[in-house]
Amino acid sequence: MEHWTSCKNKFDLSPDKFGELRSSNDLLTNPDALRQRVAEDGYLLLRGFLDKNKVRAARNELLVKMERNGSVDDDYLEREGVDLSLKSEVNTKSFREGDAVRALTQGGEMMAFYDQFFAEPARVLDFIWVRVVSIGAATGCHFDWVYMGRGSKKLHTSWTPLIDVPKSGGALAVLKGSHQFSELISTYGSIDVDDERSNKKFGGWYTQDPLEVQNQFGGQWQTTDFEVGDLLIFSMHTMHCSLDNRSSDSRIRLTLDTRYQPASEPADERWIGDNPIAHSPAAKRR
Ligand SMILES: O=C(O)CCC(=O)C(=O)O
Repeated sequence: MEHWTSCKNKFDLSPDKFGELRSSNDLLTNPDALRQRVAEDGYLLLRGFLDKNKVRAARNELLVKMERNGSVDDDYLEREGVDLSLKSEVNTKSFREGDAVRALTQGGEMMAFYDQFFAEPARVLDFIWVRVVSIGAATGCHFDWVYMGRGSKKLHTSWTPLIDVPKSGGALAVLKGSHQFSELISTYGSIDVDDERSNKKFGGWYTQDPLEVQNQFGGQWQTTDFEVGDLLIFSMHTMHCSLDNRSSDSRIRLTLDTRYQPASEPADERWIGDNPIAHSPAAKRR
């Protein structure tokens, strides 16, 4: 029988505990309805929303850089459909500073979406999280607020697959209902991982076991088979994790996560500027 795991821990696949993410494409022309849907579900799934050519350009850029640093070879690039002549064209900047990765996440449909969603000009946090997830790896259950909660409370995450990411390839899962777990939000959900005063117990993840949080607070884990062009958006207090990458054809999971907020609101100083301080000593609070 099929089973899904995160950090090797099984999900409960009963229909009330595990299901499919619902698409919000039908609401795309109605920002009020989109905001209402996030308030209800804690997330938005937009199928085929991003320009596939831009997504593929970002994928190609990343894979060529991975070939340069020796993590994949030419055969892998060819299997992924990357034209090897690109190897001489792709810039030498770091993964997160790539032109195509930036064009996808810091302009175009992405920014236009958030301008509409916030009903005012949006800004992106400059730091881009590039996930290169090998077989067997996964992300544990957490709220993003604990990593980036020093600025706007309206901050939202975009999770962008650069290749098709089916459940078996390490898809992201969100715990529907978790953005209303007030007790969890006022405890774990209010810490700052870089602040020793608030972060005494947690490394950042709440747990590696999706059942632990579900048994304590309820909710339904939802995920899907993601395709290139899909976009998943969620709030800072929407619990999420990833499924283990168990790709049968040994595909490395390539995804980006990036963050957006109203430009008029303060931004978390760890993730902005040309050279964000991130979790370095400069970010620590005692
Ligand atoms: O892609 C992953 O494994 C983690 C992504 C994540 O935690 C996020 O987008 O906030």
